[in-house]
Amino acid sequence: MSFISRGFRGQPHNEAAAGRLPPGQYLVNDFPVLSAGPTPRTSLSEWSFSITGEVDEPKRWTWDEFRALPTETLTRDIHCVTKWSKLDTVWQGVSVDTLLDGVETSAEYVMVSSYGGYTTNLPLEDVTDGKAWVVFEFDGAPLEREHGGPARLLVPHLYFWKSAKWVRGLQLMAEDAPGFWETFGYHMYGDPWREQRYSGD
Ligand SMILES: Nc1nc2c(c(=O)[nH]1)N[C@H]1C(S)=C(S)[C@@H](COP(=O)(O)O)O[C@H]1N2
Ligand SMILES: [Mo]
Repeated sequence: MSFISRGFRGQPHNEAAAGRLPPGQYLVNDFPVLSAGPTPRTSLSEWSFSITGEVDEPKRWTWDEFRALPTETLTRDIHCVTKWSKLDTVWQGVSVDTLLDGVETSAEYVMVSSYGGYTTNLPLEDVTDGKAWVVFEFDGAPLEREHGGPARLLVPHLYFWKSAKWVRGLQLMAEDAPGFWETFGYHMYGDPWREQRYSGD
């Protein structure tokens, strides 16, 4: 006789996941690390975050200035294009709305850039109105370097490659242009609910 009842075994999360798992995804409890290159080391005294490109006046914050901005704590599901999803991840950070406050622009796209050279592109409307944050805490602790510390972008409604680790700024652009993975054939938008993994999906 088995002490593990059948229908239960191996599916402890299905109830919680109902309706929350995009097509083709599976749940993980750990937090995989996916980096295209080495993990950059940026000291907080060297760190800054900038808004450049199609703006009247570029903006820039040092770490201390950035950390003096109002913060939000949020709980979101995240979905990686390599098919893992993680539910109810808890982050603390600054809303991109706060960073763009007072910025006059006619731009419709942003290129996100990171220490280490990674880039990814997004429509401006996908990082505004409470859809994206520059986060510096995960699960109540400073964001680990391998997960993008000291700060990463979080855009939970799109595949996680859009959530640039070690983020250093946003460049506002009139026209869309591919970032790092997008140049290698990943989708320009990356909606997990429409399974936009690769260009042509
Ligand atoms: N700077 C940078 N950001 C990045 C990446 C990267 O290689 N470099 N990988 C992306 C991909 S493909 C994913 S799935 C997530 C992985 O984040 P994690 O390592 O914290 O799980 O970061 C995204 N952001
Ligand atoms: Mo990914």
